[in-house]
Amino acid sequence: MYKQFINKIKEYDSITIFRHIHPDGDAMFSAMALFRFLKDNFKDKTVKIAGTDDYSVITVKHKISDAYIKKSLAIVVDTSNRNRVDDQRFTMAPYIIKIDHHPIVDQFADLNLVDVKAAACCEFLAEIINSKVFKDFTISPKVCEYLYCGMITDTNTFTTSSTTYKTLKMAAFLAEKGDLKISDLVNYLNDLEIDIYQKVSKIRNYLKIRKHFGYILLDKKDLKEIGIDPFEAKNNIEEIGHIKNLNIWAFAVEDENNTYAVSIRSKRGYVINKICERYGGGGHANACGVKGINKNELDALFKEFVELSTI
Ligand SMILES: [Mn+2]
Repeated sequence: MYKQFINKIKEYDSITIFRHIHPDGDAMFSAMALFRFLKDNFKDKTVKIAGTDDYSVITVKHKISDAYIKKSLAIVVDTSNRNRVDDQRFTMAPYIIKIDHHPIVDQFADLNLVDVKAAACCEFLAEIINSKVFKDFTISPKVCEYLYCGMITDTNTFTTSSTTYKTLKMAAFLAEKGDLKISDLVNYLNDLEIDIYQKVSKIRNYLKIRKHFGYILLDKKDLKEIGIDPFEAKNNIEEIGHIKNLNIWAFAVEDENNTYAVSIRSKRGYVINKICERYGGGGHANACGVKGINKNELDALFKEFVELSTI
């Protein structure tokens, strides 16, 4: 499988890297790491990263024409289904490779490399470039740093239930190979601006708990009052999970279409993605989301989580 991957990279002079819409750290750092890795090892190739949405830590703005995509190899990272690819022109590419770690719902690529056990796409990428097939290639400190950062973000600094011994093995490999300054990277990713810290304090007051399910729901008025945009607000979902008696927790925000986007997390093995799928969403067993649902659907969804959380 990896052999096919390397052969396709060799075959094309141009490569376009795609990732999912509203990129999180794993999506962005997977794309950045792959970009750097390809540039380091194939100096004659043109490599670009597609996508227009922003990620707070790093943004990339590569201008990409239709003609460029039509002649390039497309590599889509950290994206489980075709609708979530940021820049739908990826379908114009003559050959598409997917590298992902989400549950398999849509094998949209010509070559699908998926490890559902990997805690982050960056973990899987680290494993791929550390495999025998890639043994003659350079893995630069920058590539190590990007992959490590992606792993920190998707595993909430190695604390999620998806974190395994393999995650830590890959992290150790990257830390050694790139001589990484571990605490500097954690600070770089997790330190907050004072205004965000103060906004987060306000957000906490919106927490509601029903049985073993906790949630924060912010409508447009709340978001305006706090002065935070919906996606920035939703980044604060993880800390709700530190409340001892909660098994499932959610963060919902109203969007510009008066519908709701919800992120949901669970611990102690509560499987939540099957419920999300019934509402048109999806994701991992313990971390998933639903978008574009109305208030009644949101209430129904939350009711299911309240019930599930007590079993
Ligand atoms: Mn991911």
